[in-house]
Amino acid sequence: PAVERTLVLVKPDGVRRGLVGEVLRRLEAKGYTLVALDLRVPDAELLRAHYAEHEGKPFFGPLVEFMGSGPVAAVVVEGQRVIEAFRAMAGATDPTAAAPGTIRGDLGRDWGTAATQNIVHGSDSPASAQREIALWFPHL
Ligand code: DAT
Ligand code: MG
Repeated sequence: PAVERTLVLVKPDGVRRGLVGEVLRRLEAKGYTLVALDLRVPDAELLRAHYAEHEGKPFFGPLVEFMGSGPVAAVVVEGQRVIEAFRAMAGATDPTAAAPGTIRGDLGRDWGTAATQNIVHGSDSPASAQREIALWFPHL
């Protein structure tokens, strides 16, 4: 298959806990290429568009609030089958259920907060990756 690009976000919990380097280290150690990197506090408009598929769900409001609560490290990563690979590296959405060895399983836990704090986001398909990269990095 062709070389893919995916959008990885280190969420505000991951940035606050000093885990940006650890996430980038895992990506680089696996041999993927970082093609864009930016640290910013995303506004609600960007976050609502990013998470549009979840609009109307009970966790949508807390999710957008949490994601805008501090800096996010946005990274475009490139490599063969990197979309699938990073989903596997991230682990299950619920950090309590995520397998050891994954980012969420090794580094995440339930903090009892309204929003699930699971350290990273990764695009879930080629169509999602293209849409999300255009939102976060319109110049790419
Ligand atoms: P993922 O981030 O694994 O792709 P998702 O796209 O289904 O998961 O959801 C986006 C984020 O929203 C997820 O990282 C954490 C939060 N979330 C998802 N499902 C949830 C739920 N049932 N309750 C609370 N938060 C949830
Ligand atoms: Mg998702």
